[in-house]
Amino acid sequence: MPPRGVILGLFMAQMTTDTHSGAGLRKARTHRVSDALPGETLIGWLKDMLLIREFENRCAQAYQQAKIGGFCHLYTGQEAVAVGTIQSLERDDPIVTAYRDHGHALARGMDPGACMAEMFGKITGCAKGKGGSMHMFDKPNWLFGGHGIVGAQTPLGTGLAFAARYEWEVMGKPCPNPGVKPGDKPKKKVSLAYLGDGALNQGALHEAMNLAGLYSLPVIYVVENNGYSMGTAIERGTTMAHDLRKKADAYGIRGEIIDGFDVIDLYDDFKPVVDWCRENQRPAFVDLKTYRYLGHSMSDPQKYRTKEEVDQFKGKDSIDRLASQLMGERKGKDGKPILSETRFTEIQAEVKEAVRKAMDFAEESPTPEVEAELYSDVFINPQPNLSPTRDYIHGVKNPLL
Ligand SMILES: Cc1ncc(C[n+]2csc(CCOP(=O)(O)OP(=O)(O)O)c2C)c(N)n1
Ligand SMILES: [Mg+2]
Repeated sequence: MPPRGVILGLFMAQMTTDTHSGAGLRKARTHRVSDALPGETLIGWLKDMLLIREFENRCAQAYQQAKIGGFCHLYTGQEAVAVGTIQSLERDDPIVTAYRDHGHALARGMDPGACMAEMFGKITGCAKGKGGSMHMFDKPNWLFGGHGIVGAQTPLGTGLAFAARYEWEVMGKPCPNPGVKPGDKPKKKVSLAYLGDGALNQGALHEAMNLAGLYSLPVIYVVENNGYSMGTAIERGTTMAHDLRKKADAYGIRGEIIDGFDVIDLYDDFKPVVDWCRENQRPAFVDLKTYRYLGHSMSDPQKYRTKEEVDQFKGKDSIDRLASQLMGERKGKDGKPILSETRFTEIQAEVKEAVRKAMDFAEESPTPEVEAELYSDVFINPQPNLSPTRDYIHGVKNPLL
């Protein structure tokens, strides 16, 4: 048992960009997969990241105006993670995530109007306004949801990997799904199960990782390690926080630590892991270091961290960094930077306009009709003789009994 002073020291240890980036643990890269990417692709990533940032800023305003209700967890600061990991996938690789999910939905290609309408609880939202901020679902884009129970999505991501492998290895054909045409051959897929560092101690994750290791499933557990589970610093609640790969070791799963602050570096490190999982149909676990700039949710006094710490991470902002790379050292065939200042300004204006339109669409959309929607899209299994006289709130009779 370490002396009390040492424990307190651990609790109070301030996170720094150096300690949290995992920089010292990263291997030297001999080959950059991103070198093969056209400049327009990288500009597209910048646009996606700007879109997420603007979307979240406008959500914060709308929340303060009580246009958005319920829980609302913003992704500001973590944009590089959703964009860099999703860009490493095929369009039809399934993904599943936790409740901080707007960034994943937008990065996967969800229409910002459908995403914003969901935030507003409107019928035009991706889940007909019944899910809200924490439950972005987009089947055509293979997003199997944001989930509110910490860690609960990790067995789902494992199941998605099982289904993909089963189609490929046992059925020999893909199930009818968006984008699947008759006669298509099954593909080797990879599923991503995103989780926060707060989910590292959930039993569901460990049961899922055990099965993934045992059955050799092509799932990647992507830990969006922003250093805090609500207000609890990772070192206070999780063993081996300095090297989470050890948790994967226990299940025979490949483990990696990746810096999530530079989207190009992230892609260079993450894409080979995806390719390896796809080819070998094996699982992986990635500790992806990131940071959130805002509170855990909209009501968080943030007493657990200092303003200096937040400012330090803002100093290595992934959007600023990508923009300066594209306007500086990344040159096109003509020897000029691939992004001009004029084009950058245009992109910023396009993004603002896209989010403004999404807001208008959400505001103008109708709310779901209670009669039509309250009991639709709900899985039911009414038990005979179970509360047959039960009334729901406001005196509404249970129509199923
Ligand atoms: C099983 C369960 N326990 C507790 C909660 C309450 N809760 C909501 S978010 C959260 C913290 C999760 O932190 P982390 O996984 O690091 O994600 P982050 O918010 O940092 O993205 C907790 C404890 C919950 N939703 N589910
Ligand atoms: Mg966290």
